[in-house]
Amino acid sequence: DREGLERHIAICEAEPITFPGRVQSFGALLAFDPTDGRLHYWSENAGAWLGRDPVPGCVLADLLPAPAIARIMEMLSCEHYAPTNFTSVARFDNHVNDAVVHQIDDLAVVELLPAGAALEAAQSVSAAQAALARLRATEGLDDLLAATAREWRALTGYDRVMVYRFDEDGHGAVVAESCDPQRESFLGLHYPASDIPSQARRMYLLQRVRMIPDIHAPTLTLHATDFMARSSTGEAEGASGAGLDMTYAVLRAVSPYHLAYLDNMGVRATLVVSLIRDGALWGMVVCHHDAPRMVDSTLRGLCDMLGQSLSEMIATRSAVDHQRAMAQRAEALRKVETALDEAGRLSDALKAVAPDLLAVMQAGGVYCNFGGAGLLLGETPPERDCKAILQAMAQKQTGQGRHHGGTHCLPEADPRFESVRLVASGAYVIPTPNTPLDGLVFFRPERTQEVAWGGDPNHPVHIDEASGKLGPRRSFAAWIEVVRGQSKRWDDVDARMAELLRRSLVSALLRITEEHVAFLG
Ligand code: BLA
Repeated sequence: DREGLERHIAICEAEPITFPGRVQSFGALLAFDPTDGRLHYWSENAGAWLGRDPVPGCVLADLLPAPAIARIMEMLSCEHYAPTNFTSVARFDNHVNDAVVHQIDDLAVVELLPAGAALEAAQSVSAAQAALARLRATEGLDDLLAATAREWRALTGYDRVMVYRFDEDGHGAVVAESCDPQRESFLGLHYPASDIPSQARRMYLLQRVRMIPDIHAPTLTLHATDFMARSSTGEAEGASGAGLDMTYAVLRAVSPYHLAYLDNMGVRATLVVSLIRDGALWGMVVCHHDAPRMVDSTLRGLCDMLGQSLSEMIATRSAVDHQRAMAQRAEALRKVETALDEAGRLSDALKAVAPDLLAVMQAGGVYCNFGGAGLLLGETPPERDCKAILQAMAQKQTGQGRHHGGTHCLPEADPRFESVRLVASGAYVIPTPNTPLDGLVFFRPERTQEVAWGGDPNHPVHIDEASGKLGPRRSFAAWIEVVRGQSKRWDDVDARMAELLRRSLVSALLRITEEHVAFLG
């Protein structure tokens, strides 16, 4: 139910994901003041990992060999250093670790992670180069995304790789997928924006690569030295690891809600990379594995670079796609204008260019009403409803000087039209100057009508089992609930097209009236 859903969303949005005060257990974390080396935070396992126990007040030199500290300081001072930079450092017992280093607030954070083998690193680099070349060789956006899922799976070895794409409302869809054909496909699945709360999206713009090697591995406490958190009375205030901003930490413990989601899906490990366009989260490459799995720092870094290249390719190809779509609409508009210029009877002209007329407004149907005669083209509600919609909307527009305008949620704006939501969740009216009832009204279907199940456009939407558990199937059901009675939004381009159509209609009406008068006179 709606109330339950909203309560759930509020809980998700309140998750303090950047300050969990806990870490994942596949490495050890130390946070220190780079000016004096004093330790402020350390993960519960740091003692075991280093072979020396951190104690409140200790400095980095008590814990790491001097050459390791020198390399860490060198990395912190390098220009353009990224939060995912890493270097190899030896531990006291000479085991090699990757030290992933970043700075947050006034602290330097060092995460010690098991280093991958040198040979594997070299192979990863050459495999990533080849993958990038193959991605560049694809044509168009859809091809690029399909190849991304394929190449990413080959490169990283995860069981399933998906490309998610977000829409203008923040809802998402699986637009490309690569997995074993025996598996249930998630391709074409939609899910509501609330599955990935807004604070998480903000964080994913900053930290582009996230890894969960094992959702069942216990998380560990992040300890804090208490000198940071003394109250004014001098009492230690139960200093806690929740004081450290872990936005950029590789070891950040993940929200238990999200872990439950993955568990319900049967997923044991994930690797997720942000795709960013114009400073906004465009989508994500999501890798799932049935068994525990992690990638080393080299491959994680390569995934970050691939993700950034991919983001740029997506931007370029989206721009090309957009231009092509605009050119098609302009071409359709030109045909409609020509037909209107030459029209003897408006209804004959509109009928003759019906597909173009719908293409101009990217609508499923249109109702045209002139001088009391109605014409229905494409997928529309019954004429009686069309009339009522035109009347209701034209009235609303009258206040603004009989301008064109629309809604993408007609049933919400006017519950009388709930019954026609499948074909007419969206309505856009272009009034013409005669009677208030003259004009066109374009319809867009409910968004659920555009959804293909499992990528098969002929397969009707159905949810076989909307179980109570978090997971993609329940998400899909939730998405259907959320977009009920909503069409794709009308945007600036639609408004511009509508204005051009209106002018063309008005001049055709004037010309026809003049000819009529001349004929009579
Ligand atoms: C995060 N939820 C996420 C992430 C994904 C999804 C991909 C990002 C994980 C990451 O970057 O590591 C959702 N995963 C999906 C979906 C599919 C999938 C839709 O595989 C479909 C195939 N999520 C909920 C609800 C809550 C919630 C109801 O569905 C809240 C109670 C929370 N999701 C939630 C939180 C995060 C998240 C808090 C952030 C996890 C983190 O990074 O700590």
